[in-house]
Amino acid sequence: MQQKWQPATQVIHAGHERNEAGALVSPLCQSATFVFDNAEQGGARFAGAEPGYIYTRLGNPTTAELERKLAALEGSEAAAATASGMAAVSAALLANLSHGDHLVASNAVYGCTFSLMSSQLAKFGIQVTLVNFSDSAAIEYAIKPNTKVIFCETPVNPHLDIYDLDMIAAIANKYSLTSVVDNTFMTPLLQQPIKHGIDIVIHSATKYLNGHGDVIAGIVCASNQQMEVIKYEVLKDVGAVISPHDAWLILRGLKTLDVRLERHCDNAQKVAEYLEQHSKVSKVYYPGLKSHNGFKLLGSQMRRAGGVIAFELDATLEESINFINQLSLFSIAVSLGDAESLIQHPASMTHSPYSDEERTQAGISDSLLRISVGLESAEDIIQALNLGLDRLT
Ligand code: LCS
Repeated sequence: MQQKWQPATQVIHAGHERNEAGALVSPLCQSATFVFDNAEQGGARFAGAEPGYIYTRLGNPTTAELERKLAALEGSEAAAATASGMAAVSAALLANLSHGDHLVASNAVYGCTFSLMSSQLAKFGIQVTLVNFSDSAAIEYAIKPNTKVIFCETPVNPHLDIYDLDMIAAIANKYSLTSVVDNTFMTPLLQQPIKHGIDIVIHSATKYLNGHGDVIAGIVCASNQQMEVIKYEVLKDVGAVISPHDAWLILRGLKTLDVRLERHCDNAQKVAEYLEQHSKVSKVYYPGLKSHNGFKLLGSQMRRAGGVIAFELDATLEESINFINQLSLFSIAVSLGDAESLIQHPASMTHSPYSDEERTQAGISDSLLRISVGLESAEDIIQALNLGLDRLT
């Protein structure tokens, strides 16, 4: 009987197959195409009558190992690795929406996901309604006869609101919608949406999954039936597949995901508690704090609260921007989930595709700051923040 592994073991061993050379680390298969024994074999592979690789846009051994690992971690039947997190979001949506269809999404999502929905999909006659997903009645009210997909992130980028996955899956079931959840901020080690009945999970693998800030990539996890369209129709034709080299780097990064996440979460909890008691900080958004709307789902939906914190200073916008500019240790950079602590200003950076009015509706204030708490010593991170906050007083 196959032993059932814990996630900390899965990140290292799941999806790995013994290779010809017996190398401990799977060799990188950096090849665009694959040679057939003869023309008949090529034809049989294209016809799906014989297994085997054809061309890396359609599949590659290194990419396949990453896909097996992510499917095992998320508890899905299959996975597809993509060129970016945005390619993963696009593939999941394009596979399930056609001209004339309608999508219901949470009003706060990553800025480019917002512009994909409101600008790109609109060009193809796909409508979107954005609502606050904390309110189940508002979601149901937004559903129309042509609604096909329900989409959200939880925790939300950038203000870390938490939505109830059981509630979203129940609504999707009631109205026969395909539910899609972006699990980037949690990773499958902290939250597994499929276990709550969600149909499709997507990730920006650029973030915690890779963890080292050197790759742009994404993952879609779903059923075999979904994957037939996502991978073998949409990604095949759109072409937004991952490079095998990037897949190999993510496989390397994933081996330490469990230990990295524990440190990210430990550090973020300490930093959030520090910020919350500081007189120059007016509001802290972190699901690990009792004051946060997501705290009640800790331990059930989410194992831990993650490594991202948003906060507002008791200061003008100009002072907040000066605070970022003068902060030591932190890099001013978008992205998250890296070893380095990062800070950014969502209104002018990650969420700049929103208009001022859309941002207000989404609860993203002009003075909101977001940090990705890195793997440095918590003491040093807090000291850097303390020095910066002292300058404000
Ligand atoms: N989904 C979420 C929740 C994200 O935060 C991002 C990127 C994406 C999807 C897209 O992934 P990508 O194509 O960049 O791999 N979020 C970013 C952020 O907050 N700062 O920089 C990028």
